[in-house]
Amino acid sequence: MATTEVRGLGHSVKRKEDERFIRGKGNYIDDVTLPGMLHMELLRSPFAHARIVSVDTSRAEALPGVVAVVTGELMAQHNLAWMPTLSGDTQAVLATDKVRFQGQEVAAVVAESAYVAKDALELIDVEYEPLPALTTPQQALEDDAPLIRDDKEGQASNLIYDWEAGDKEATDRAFAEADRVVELDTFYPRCHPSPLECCGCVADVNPATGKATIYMTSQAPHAIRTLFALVAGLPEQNIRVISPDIGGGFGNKVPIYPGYVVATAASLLLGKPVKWIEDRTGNLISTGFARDYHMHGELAVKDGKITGLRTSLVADEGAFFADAQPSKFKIGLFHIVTGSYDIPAAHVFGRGAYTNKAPGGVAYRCSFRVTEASYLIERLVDVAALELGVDPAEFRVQNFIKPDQFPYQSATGFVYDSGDYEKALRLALEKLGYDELRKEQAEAREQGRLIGIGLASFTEVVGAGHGKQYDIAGLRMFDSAELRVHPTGKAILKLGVKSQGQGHETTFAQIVAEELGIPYEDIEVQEGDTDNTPYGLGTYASRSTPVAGAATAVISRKLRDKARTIAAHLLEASEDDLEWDRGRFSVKGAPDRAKTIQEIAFAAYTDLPDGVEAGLEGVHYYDPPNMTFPFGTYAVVVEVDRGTGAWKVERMVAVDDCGVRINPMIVEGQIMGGLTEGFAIAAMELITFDEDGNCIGSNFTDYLLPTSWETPSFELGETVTPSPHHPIGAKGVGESATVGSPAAYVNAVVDALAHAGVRNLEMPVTSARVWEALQEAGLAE
Ligand code: MCN
Ligand code: CUM
Repeated sequence: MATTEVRGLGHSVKRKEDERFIRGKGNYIDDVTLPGMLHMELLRSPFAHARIVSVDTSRAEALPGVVAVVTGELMAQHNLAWMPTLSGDTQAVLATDKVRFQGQEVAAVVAESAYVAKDALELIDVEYEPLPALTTPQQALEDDAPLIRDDKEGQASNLIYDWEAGDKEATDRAFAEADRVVELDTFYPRCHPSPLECCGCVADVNPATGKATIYMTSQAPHAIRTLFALVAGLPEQNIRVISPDIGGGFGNKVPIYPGYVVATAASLLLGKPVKWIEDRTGNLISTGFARDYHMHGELAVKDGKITGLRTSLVADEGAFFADAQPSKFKIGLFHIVTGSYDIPAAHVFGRGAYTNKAPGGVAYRCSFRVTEASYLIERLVDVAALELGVDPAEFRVQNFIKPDQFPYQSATGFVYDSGDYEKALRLALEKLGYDELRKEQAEAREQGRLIGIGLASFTEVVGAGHGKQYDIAGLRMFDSAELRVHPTGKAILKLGVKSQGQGHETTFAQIVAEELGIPYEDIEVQEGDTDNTPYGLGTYASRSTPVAGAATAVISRKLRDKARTIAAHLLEASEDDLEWDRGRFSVKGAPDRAKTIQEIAFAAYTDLPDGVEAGLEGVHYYDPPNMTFPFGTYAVVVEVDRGTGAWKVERMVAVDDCGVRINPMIVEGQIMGGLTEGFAIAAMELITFDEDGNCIGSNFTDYLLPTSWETPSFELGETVTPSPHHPIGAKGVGESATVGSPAAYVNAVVDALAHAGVRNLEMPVTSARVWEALQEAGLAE
């Protein structure tokens, strides 16, 4: 480990970026103001499914201050009425034939101010012919269901795909031989990332140079630029995407949204910058939702061991298949569903259907449906323990993959890099005082009080690529780091990923500090400008540390190798005689004969050995050999009120293992944020639809986000099992707590009622739902 002076790995330094954030000096998309800039607002469909008969824009165009009204018809003239999605489908930019979900983009007004543009929306006269709305995939997959995607040639039903993984025969055999089969039907409801800052962009197409500069809230600016070039037919070097400070993304800012495309087209046509800032309702009803997953899972158990796992899934994809996920995997990485358990046979089958709901699924701290998978297995394991009458902690330990089994080949095709699941579980139990708590629980029950203890021992798969197997819209998932050490020994690190609040400016500087011995405050980290950073696939799936973090370590080491050559020259010694320590090379046995990295950097520009290139700079593109598999155990204690069904979290212990931690404080921040989101998903967040497809949950009085009042307090613990294939042993952590914790909360509430036969409660576990369960179980008071 590096010394405290340079603040390398393991130091909880404060986040560099917070200096500007807490002073209100951040530069978010709405802070971008350009000369002559116009403002755009989107007209959205009030219907979930309707044919468009006519669109009359004349009244809107006549409103003073309105510059242009853009319709689907106009976009079609430029071949831009439809765009490709990240899952290889097509999506309407502005509707031409039909609207297919409530909130779909129908037209746009460009005006001198956002207020005028908004007023003008009401003056656009659209005649709709309403059609029946399909709001569940089950409805959509019925034989006589109306066809949602009649725009697609050869699309005869609402089925999008069937997909499977694992060995069906071996799994069927395991079930035939089992002495017990446990089943669970459950629904992971639709929920929404809800970053503080909604989506938006400022598109600035310069009519003189043809250069299109697009400032946008994107988690993946390089990929977006390439897709823009391909879709709009603009030369790629003429497109510059700049993602400034981003006020949270959580997956919401991975896809391409119609607003970006229309604003860019409008700027191109009008020759002026056009700003589009999405409002909260627009964000909630139209942009990348998450989950909406119907799951059936079965475990085969023999002699207390899980011998098989079978799942059957139905995804509600909305009107366009726009999941942001690797293209070879139609149901994302759901096949991590075997989780932390050594299950010899598994088979996963999933299908996806179009419905009249907003598209763009998967997002929200998910790692491509790993969240749903983790929920299902951790609920199933609990149901199995209840059915078998064994302790859920011991049942987990019995079935865990053991430390000596790593690297572990899962039945569905992953190779887990490293893990010690029992250690994390035992630590959580110890912190909780588990055995004592079980006694208290029994005593409380005697007194008529309902206490529940819930566990979840999740395993995630994060850090996509490698590029051979994983891609986004064909682009291989590698990532990059360019490091420039300047003559005075100060450095700039440029990355292909893009922070939305994760603290990259701090942690990536710490990696360089560790590897090169330059103090972390002397290293500036830059991201998000495609003209000035090396190509990368962006920040999602907790991939920045596993991929760009590895690239940063590798390029630092390459520069250190060059520094050694220069140091040998300066010290008139052989390279082999040099020792590296704390940012300096010294001659073995003569520690006073030394050159610091700063002196060497200066020499790289002033005093080089013959034949050595000037400068101390380089770029590295890292294609990881494998994913990383962070894990942990979360333990929750709740008390359920028998009079109301309300439940309260009394304790929440979270033990995480993400390998080597770069900045423990930032890691803990990531975990606490995720535990809060997990709690919100388990307890309160729900976007639902009435039978006509009207979205319920389109604002923050209906869609409930937790405040500090509702949020439990968390007790954190850690174990460290380094990733063997990552240069600094780190695994991703940015999604773990959101992925792992919902099952722990639900398991706890179910556990409180389990003695009366309750086996399942659906999320969000509202007090109304618990009250109903209490009544059915005869526990209500
Ligand atoms: N880190 C560390 N040591 C590790 C692992 C991570 O110090 N062993 C640090 C990293 O260096 C980084 C942070 O923790 O500063 C998160 O790292 P990582 O796990 O690599 O995840 P990403 O940076 O790729 O972030 C993506 C992840 C995802 S997919 C979502 S969704 C999410 C999340 O991060 N969205 C967030 N956390 C968020 N946090 C904020 N504030 N805002 C969001 O939108
Ligand atoms: Cu899937 S939410 Mo994150 O991976 O940006």
